[in-house]
Amino acid sequence: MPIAITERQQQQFDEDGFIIIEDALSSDHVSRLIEVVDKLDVSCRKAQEITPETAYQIRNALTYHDELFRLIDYSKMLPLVVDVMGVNIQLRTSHVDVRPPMNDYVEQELGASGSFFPWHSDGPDFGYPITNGAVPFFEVKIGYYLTDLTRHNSGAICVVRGSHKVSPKRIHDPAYQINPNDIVEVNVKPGTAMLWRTALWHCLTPNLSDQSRKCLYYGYNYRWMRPGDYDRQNPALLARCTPIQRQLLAANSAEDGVRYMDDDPAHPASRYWRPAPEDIPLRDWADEQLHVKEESGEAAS
Ligand SMILES: O=C(O)CCC(=O)C(=O)O
Repeated sequence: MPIAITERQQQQFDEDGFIIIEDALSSDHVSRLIEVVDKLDVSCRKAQEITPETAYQIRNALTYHDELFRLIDYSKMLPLVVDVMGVNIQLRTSHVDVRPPMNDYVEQELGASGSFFPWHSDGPDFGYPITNGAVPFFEVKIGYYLTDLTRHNSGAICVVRGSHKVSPKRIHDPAYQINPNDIVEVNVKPGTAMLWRTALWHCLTPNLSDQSRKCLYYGYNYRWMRPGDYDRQNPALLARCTPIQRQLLAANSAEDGVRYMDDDPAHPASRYWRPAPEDIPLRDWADEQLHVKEESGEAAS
């Protein structure tokens, strides 16, 4: 039984590869996050030596500010992530994306190879394996959109509905035409979140609005995979995490990260592969959420 996802949302997630959640963040929450991003903007541009017109990303963003850290297990979205992926998960990536207005933009075909932001699906160097013509379900991202993206060409992400079922090798194959009816420009208001399969083909519209587009992404994969933008998080950060946060930051509950099956030193097993209950506190948390749901009679309705 799911904790929070509706049947309709699950169906859309399976078929289209994404769902949109309006008002995932309150306007106060959005303001706080914009304040954080704006502060980081100054230091980031200085550190990266980039001009105010340049778009940039900050990876492992959760380490830059508590507001960004707190989104790793944000109570409105974590239940949806667990519903679609299960409990043996971790954070693969967290990033801030800022894209200022593109004043000198020269028109390009949306997502064309060699354009400012070509169609792609996410994956490590050398790509994810392709199985039966598609990338297996390895990860999701939550996009949190902080600025107004309701207008065409305001820097919004575009996704190709259902493209998680097609090999990314075909993206720039001239023999393969993306059906324009399948392209969804995610024109959303501030505070909207999108939960999406990162195997979806995606690109960006140019930002021809008069304000910088600011958004955040939190990517989750399975604990038996590796994180993407960190190996181990800083011990001082892990020391102040809740058990669930530690799980999400790919930490184990034992220093050596190994269990000894049947207490036999000849049978070590990685806690990513064979987690002990304390390695995945999300499991008890999910049970508790379901219990509350049952008690409230919601499950029956
Ligand atoms: O929205 C963006 O700026 C980038 C989205 C993207 O390509 C990604 O998260 O993989």
